[in-house]
Amino acid sequence: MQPWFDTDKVFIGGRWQRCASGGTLPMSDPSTGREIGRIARGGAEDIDAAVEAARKALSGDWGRLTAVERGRLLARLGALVLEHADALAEMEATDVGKPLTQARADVTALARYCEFYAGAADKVMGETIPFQQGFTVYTLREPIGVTGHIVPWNYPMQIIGRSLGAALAMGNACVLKPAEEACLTALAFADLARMAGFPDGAVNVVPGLGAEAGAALTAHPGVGHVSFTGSVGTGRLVQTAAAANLVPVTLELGGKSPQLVFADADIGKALPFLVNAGLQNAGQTCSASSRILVERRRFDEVTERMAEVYRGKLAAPAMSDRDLGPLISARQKEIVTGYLDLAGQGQRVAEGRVAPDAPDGGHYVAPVLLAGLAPEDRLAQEEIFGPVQVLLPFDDEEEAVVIANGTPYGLVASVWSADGGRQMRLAKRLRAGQVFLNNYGAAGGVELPFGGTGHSGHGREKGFEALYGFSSLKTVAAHHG
Ligand code: TXE
Repeated sequence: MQPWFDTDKVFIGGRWQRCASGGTLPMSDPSTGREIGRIARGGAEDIDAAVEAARKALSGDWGRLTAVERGRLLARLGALVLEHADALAEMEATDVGKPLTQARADVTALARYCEFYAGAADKVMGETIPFQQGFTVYTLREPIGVTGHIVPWNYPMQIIGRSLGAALAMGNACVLKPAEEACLTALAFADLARMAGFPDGAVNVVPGLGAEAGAALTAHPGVGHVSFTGSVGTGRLVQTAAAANLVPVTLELGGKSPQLVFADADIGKALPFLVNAGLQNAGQTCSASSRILVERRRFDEVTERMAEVYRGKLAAPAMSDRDLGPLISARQKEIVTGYLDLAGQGQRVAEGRVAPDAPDGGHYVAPVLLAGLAPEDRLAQEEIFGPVQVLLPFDDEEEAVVIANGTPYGLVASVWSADGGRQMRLAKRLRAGQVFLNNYGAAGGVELPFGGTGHSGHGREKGFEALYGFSSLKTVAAHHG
């Protein structure tokens, strides 16, 4: 895997350059633990330069484009993403450790975000408002200005697509700080934006550490909106830093998302969703379903059927494209195995395997299915961010809702039931930004607004909703007698 660009540079004002300090950070392959290159260690000075370049773009060529022209650039970018699909998928698989097929799906998602927001750019409209005699009143949706984007390592392409796609469609100029663990496709995105013809400064990418480049971006007085996906703790820091500048933030902070399986559900249909929603990307997914709530009458049956699937699951190097790859880092593996140590032997209902020939330096964890826990146990309450799911029984709809809503999170939930009335009741009662009825995730639909409540964050991304989040509404009241 040899990227077509230099990986150890920052991209500012349309140019690849060394970061101000000249420092670099190692880039490693989670499948082997080996260093595969270096990335720039961008810092506050680079963030300053990127914000300045973005500001110039807004008052220059980028700011002068019409919505149609911005849409065309995004369409071109989407086409370039598809043309580079193999290289992008290989980069993401190597950098993140996700199986190649999952990395390919992420390429498609990135292209879809570009396509969706290309088509949406010229369809964001204001309103005319009936008002007093002698007035004409209307609203304009305008770009906010410079937007800051802090992206994690688990789905770089997807999160860049949803976040920058919408911000660019609205006419903002973006500064992106990707995660230090996985920067490659963020850098590729910058270069594809250059090839697509985005004016200098519309897209800027500054890799670096969270506490350095990330903190500098969130605290920068020239940034008008911060979009962050990551942990609850860092989300708090981001919101606090943005508050000092009184700018809005979109926070997407993960969850402990439940699937509710009622006795009247089609278990055969549900089964692959129950498992895959927990194990996709080795469980390192903000919307992973890590709690499976099952009506007691069918609890043993669902447990046994899931256990059987688990026993067949294999964690292996990303490029061998098996069910799961490694975790992103030794630190993440430590977090996950630390959680697993809390489980008693009898609570480990089933386990998958790590491929016997998986390199020793890789960060592999075999998937584990847990049962016999109380809903209040840490394993059933906290985001583990690894290939671990917890089964919990319930006796009736009321108890299912109490358990489902009984964590500080509220990102995604699903209901498996043939009863239409129950589906409608629960869609209202479940505390989540998305509720799925007899499915989970709706194949990631880029069109579907996404975001959480409580510790899962606030603000909405994806779909049209994101365009509103990345815009500023102006009311114009004209008095003409
Ligand atoms: O997250 P961080 P980490 C959760 C998951 C995981 C845990 C830790 O539970 O186990 O977080 O992962 C940047 N100012 N999620 O440590 O620190 C950082 O450089 C500004 C859930 O990787 O939140 C990276 O770009 N930015 C999740 C991004 O924040 C800062 C995805 C995420 O890193 C910063 C990832 C600072 N002070 C982890 N410190 C999801 N919701 O999908 C760090 N960053």
